[in-house]
Order: sequence, then structure tokens, then C-alpha cells
Amino acid sequence: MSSKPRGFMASPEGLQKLEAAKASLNLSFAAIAKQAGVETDTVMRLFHPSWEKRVSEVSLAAIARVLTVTPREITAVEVHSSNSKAFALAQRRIKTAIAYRSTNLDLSRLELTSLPNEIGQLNDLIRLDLSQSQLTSLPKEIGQLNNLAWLDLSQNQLTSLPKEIGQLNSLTRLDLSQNQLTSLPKEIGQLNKLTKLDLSHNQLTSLPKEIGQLNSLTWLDLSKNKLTSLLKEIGQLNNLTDLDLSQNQLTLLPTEIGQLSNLTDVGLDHNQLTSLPAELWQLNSLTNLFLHENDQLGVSVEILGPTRKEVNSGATPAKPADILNYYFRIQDDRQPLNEAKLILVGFGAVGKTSLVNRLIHNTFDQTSKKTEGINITQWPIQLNQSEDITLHVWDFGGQEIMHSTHQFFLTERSLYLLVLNGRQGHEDTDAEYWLELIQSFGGDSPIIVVLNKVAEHPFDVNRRALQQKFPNIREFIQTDCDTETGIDTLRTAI
Ligand SMILES: Nc1nc2c(ncn2[C@@H]2O[C@H](COP(=O)(O)OP(=O)(O)OP(=O)(O)O)[C@@H](O)[C@H]2O)c(=O)[nH]1
Ligand SMILES: [Mg+2]
Repeated sequence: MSSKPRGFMASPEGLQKLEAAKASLNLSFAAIAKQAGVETDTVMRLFHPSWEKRVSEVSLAAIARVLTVTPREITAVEVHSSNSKAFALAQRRIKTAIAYRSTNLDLSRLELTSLPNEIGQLNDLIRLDLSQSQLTSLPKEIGQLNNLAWLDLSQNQLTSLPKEIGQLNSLTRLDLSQNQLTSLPKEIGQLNKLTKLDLSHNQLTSLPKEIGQLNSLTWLDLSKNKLTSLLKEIGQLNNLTDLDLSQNQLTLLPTEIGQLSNLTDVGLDHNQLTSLPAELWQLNSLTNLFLHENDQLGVSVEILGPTRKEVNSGATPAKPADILNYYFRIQDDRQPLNEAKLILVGFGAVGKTSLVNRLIHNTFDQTSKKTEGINITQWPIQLNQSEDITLHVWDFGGQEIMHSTHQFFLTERSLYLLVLNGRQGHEDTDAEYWLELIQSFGGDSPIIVVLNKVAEHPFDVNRRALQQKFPNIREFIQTDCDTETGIDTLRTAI
């Protein structure tokens, strides 16, 4: 269908303007026609849009001049030759679909500027395609489509959504890409079956925090918007596997991004990121990480690897662990003096997480769960009256740390806590295993050996022999997180 305007019709508002002007100038249709140099019939047509007869651009301009209004005011939207026909066609298709209880309706590419309200009566509809039209708004009746699972509104002119969109409680896929949306209604958070949401190529400057309630979401595209920051609620979307934030204006990421443990693909290219949160290390499933065109991060293209476009056409993406490893290593070199890293290592279930909780929050949990990946906690410490420092405490899962990508993270210039348990004579071998690992990655970093759970199973290691072999050991401290034995001593030593 042609989209070239062959003629114009008055919009409802335009018609009011025309009638007001005609009345105030006290002119008849014939008089207007005469002054404008057009046929009376042409004037009549413009004053009776219900006839669905169009007037030419030249006639419109001439009539508008006589009535001292602008053509634009009369036709608010350019009426394309197809438009009123399109609306009527859409109406017919909707009526047919209602009659036949259709589950699928295609109203795409009709150049529709608005939707007939009858759309709300399509109770059986499962798929609705409204893409590639001229819609500027949606009627609230859209919220009545209880069974709608798939809604395509891409490539329209939508600037906002009605709050009733939140009533579409069967919706699993929503495509709103390539519109003019500047904000989203908070009701979007009610779409708890939504798995795929495409908001790319809009004008969004922020998101409602309710977006965090979309707990079925696996795929979220927010690329090509105007986001300057990202809500911490994004961390609640724990089924997310694909997150595209490329081509926005983000300067920082919330640390909560580290909670999205199912993420495999993250697009952050073309932003203004000034730093990355260490919590990105928690994203164990990550296979694709795009960080190109964030100049302030200081990571070269060689490290960043192929762009998304190149990967899409077959190139192998850089390993996320390699990118992060490089980035955080240069950060370590620039680490401010009032910040330091504390890394806990040791086998599973020795009490690393329990020590963190006891040291920082003074709590103890008998049913503490095993740590997946890494947990990073900020621990502000007052050194003396005038000096504060922040310790970034890295608590690895005992299983994970043996994984080679994480061993990268045993860096120099950190303080290590090696946590041990009484294991009937294996204590010294356990200690050597970890001390050698720390030595190979951590260089000359200081080490405190923590002998934990001593209230339960008292034990000791051959302190003198270990000290001799690993001179970086500063202290041996016996602790118990349950009885709080040695916790103060350890806190002071740190
Ligand atoms: N009695 C006693 N129990 C402890 C102590 N420290 C930890 N536990 C218990 O031991 C179990 C494991 O503790 P976690 O702190 O989760 O151990 P973890 O080293 O973090 O384990 P991973 O995360 O799997 O590497 C939990 O049931 C804790 O309650 C302690 O000092 N005394
Ligand atoms: Mg743990």
C-alpha cells in the first residue's frame, strides 16, 4: 500500500479549528471557495472528513490561508491516501477476527495512526502484529486481551504506553523496538510471564523500578536508548540470559548486576562507562561480553576482541574472563591508597563465608549455604581517628576457586586469609596446597592462616615449618565463628 500522501483530510481537532474560523469570519462555503480560488465542493470536502474525500495540498493551503490557519493545524497528522481506508480495513479485519474467534491477527504495515477500540474484544487472540505502522498511542482497551502471548509493536511512533498494558497477563513476548518511548508505565512490572522484551531504539532516559519484577524475563534489549544509569533492581531479573545495553550513556553499572548468574551475553558497547564493578566476576555463565567504545575503561580493542557485529558474522568472541582479568589488573595498579583487597581462600565448607559474616556483620548462620562463584563485600574500617579504609572482601566458593578462570583473580597487593579446618592429620598438606597457590599468583602478598572451627575440632598446624617455607605468613590465628573465639584477634590482625 502506498504511503505517499495523495491528499489531505481534516483531523477532528482541525475540523473544530476550521469551523471556528469560518464562524468568526462569517463566511459561507462558497465565499471561502471564491477567495481561495477552489471549487465549493473542495471546501465542502475539507469540512466533511466523514465523507472520506481528500483535498490536494494546494487546495488545502489556499483554504487555510483564507481562514487564517495553517495547513498543519487542520490535518494534525498528514493523512495518507491509505489512512482512513486503513482504519476501515483494520476495523473489518478485527470484526472478522472477533466473529471467527481468531487467535492470530496481522495488522502490520497499514500506516495506521490509531487503533479501533474494538481491538479489546479479541478475547481469543494469542498473537497480534501491529508492527511497521504510524501508531502514536494505544487505546486502553488493549489491556483486555487476556490471552495475548505475543505482541509486536515495533516500528511505530509510540511515545508512551497506556497503564492497561500491565493487564496483559498472558504476554510472553513484547516487541516495542523502534518507537519514540521516553518512559514506561510502572504497570509493565505486572507482566510476570514476559520472557522476551525488546525496547531497543527508543528514547528512554530511565526505567521504572518495577522492571525488576519481570522475573520470567530471559532476554532484555535496551540498546539504542538514552539511559544514563541502571537501576539496582535489574539484579532481580535472575532468569536473564541476554542483556543488551549497548549504545546508551551509562557511566556506571550497579553492583547488583553480579546477581544475574544466568547471563551469557552482555552488550555494553558504545556507552561512557568510567569503571566496572568487580561483581562482574560473579557472572559464571558469561560467554559474550561487549565493552567496545567505552574509552575511559582503558581496555584496548586487542583485549576486547571482535565486536558484536563481527561475532554475529562468525568471529570468536574474546573470553570474558580475559577481558575482566586485564581490566581489573590495571585497576589494581591504580588502586587508591585507602582501598585494599582481602581474599579468603580454602576448601569448601571450612567457614570462609561464616568468617566474613562474623567479622563484618557479627552474625553466624549454622545453615550457611555453599558459595557459588564469588561474593564481594565492602568492609569499611577505621584505622585511627583520621583514617578510613575500605576493604573489598572477596569470598570464593571453595569449589570455584580451583577453577582456572578464578585463579587469575588471586592477585598481588592483596591480603590473604587462608582458612583451614581440622582434618585428622591432613591440615599441613592442605595448608601447603593453598600456600603454594597463593605464592604463585599473589606474589609477596601477606597471608594470615586461620584455623577455624576450633571449638568443635581443636587442631593446629606445624607453624614453624610452614613459616619457614612461606615467609609471607604473618600470623596463625585460631577462631570459631560460633563461639566467637579469636574473632577480635583476627579483626585486629587484619
Ligand atoms: N561450629 C562451627 N561451625 C562453623 C564455623 N564456621 C563455619 N561453620 C559451619 O560450617 C558450614 C560451612 O560454612 P561456610 O562459611 O558456608 O563455609 P565456606 O568455606 O564459605 O564454604 P564454601 O562457600 O562452600 O567454600 C556451615 O554450616 C557453617 O555454619 C565455626 O567456626 N564453628
Ligand atoms: Mg562460602
